[in-house]
Amino acid sequence: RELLKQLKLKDVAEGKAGFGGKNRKDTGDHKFWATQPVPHYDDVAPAEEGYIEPSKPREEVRQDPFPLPKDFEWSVLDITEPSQLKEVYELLSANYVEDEQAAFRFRYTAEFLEWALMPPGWLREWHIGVRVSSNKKLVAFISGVPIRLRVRKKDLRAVEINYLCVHKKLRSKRLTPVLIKEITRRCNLEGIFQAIYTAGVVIPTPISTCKYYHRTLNVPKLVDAKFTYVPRNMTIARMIRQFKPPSTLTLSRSGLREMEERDVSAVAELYRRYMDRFDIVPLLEEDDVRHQFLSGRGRGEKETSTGRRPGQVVWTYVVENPESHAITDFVSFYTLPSTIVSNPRHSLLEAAYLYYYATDTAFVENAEEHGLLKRRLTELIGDAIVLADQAKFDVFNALTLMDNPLFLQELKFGSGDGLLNFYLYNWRTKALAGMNRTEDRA
Ligand code: MYA
Repeated sequence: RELLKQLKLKDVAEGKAGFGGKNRKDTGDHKFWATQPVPHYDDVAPAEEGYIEPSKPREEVRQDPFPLPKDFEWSVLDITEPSQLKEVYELLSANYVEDEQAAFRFRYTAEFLEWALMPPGWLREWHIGVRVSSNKKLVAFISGVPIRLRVRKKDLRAVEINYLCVHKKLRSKRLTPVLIKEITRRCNLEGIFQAIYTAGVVIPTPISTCKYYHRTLNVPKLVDAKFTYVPRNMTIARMIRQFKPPSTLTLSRSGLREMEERDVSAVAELYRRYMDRFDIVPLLEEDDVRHQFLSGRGRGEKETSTGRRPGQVVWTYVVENPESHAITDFVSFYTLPSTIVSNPRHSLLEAAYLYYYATDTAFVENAEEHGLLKRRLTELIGDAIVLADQAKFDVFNALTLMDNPLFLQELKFGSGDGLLNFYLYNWRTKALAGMNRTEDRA
């Protein structure tokens, strides 16, 4: 299986197999996706970027919800209501994304879902559930949140679709196409005709495919949980030494500290300038920056046992130059635990995921060619790893996107077997190189 996966990856890298390698279906075999305004696998790279279907005036959008199979009903969830947030949390905890062996399953916390589903401009109507009519049990969910995107040179008002989930007992009954059509309709009613989403599965047609990388922190637990293993020429003791993060922060004397409210505008500006390097980028106003990097920092003081604030979902640090007080860098990561499905000793894998970061080193002329950017990012993300270790995370994850390939190896990330595909709905664009820069940049 390992070999198969590698082959698939290699074929993708060499452009032989197209996205998804040889094992994907043809577009025509995707009964639902063949009907949707998305590029088909064998479409030639478009000369012109743009929509596939034109936007419609509101009155031409279907006004009534798509019919559900008998015995089910639509239900807009009010996640400001703790009981309804809990229903979503429980549905996802038991039925959301698993790895191929079904050994781990994402377990987003309720606080995380609240944070992710309510960014500035969020709409209640885009948190859509399906209930069993008789007992009102929540059995499916899909969500959208507004996002502004830059795709190459064009700015788009779009929706980010996430948390699509159908209860395990209702799988393969074609409920998904109904959920997708219904959220599309509700977005269209708000004048939104483009979407971005990610998935582990290959459907028509990814704009980019990234690989997961993992930086081991808690060796004994990860080995015990079979998340990783001790290589044949290693001992566990040696492995613990190898992955022990440094005890000090490299950038603390350069002014590394937690981000605060007063940093919002400087972080927004740094983010905007740094993200210019990439072809597809969420555009963040100051309100968005406040939400993404500050609002999820939890309440009150850090607990001594965990090093985290109650309810903390995101960690953001800035580097403030001690003399000029300029914010020169920032880095953030979020928590996304996974249930360890059947293990006698451990039930939860505490994973931190690298989120956004930026450094003004990137603005120095030829910083990349001279290795300056690589050096600075290795320090910055290296410190994030130390901080995640102090906050008792078991593993620190990152994808092969943004400038990550510059530091993954040096910081002892190992390649995992998961892939994440990125998609745009109703927008044609060439496959993105900028988001999925190849490892040879390292
Ligand atoms: S990705 C996370 C998805 N969730 C999970 O993986 C959780 C665990 N799995 C499940 O809950 C179910 O297996 C799901 C499928 C719900 C995934 N994205 O109902 P079905 C197609 C898109 O019989 P089930 C995330 O949240 C499949 O190819 N399509 O299948 C982003 C087939 O179509 P076709 C998918 O297994 C979501 C059809 O569904 C996915 O019972 C972005 C079969 O339906 C998938 N992940 O349930 C959604 N998986 O025959 C798109 C399967 O054509 C948004 N399918 O191959 C598009 C933009 C909409 C807004 C536009 C606004 C303008």
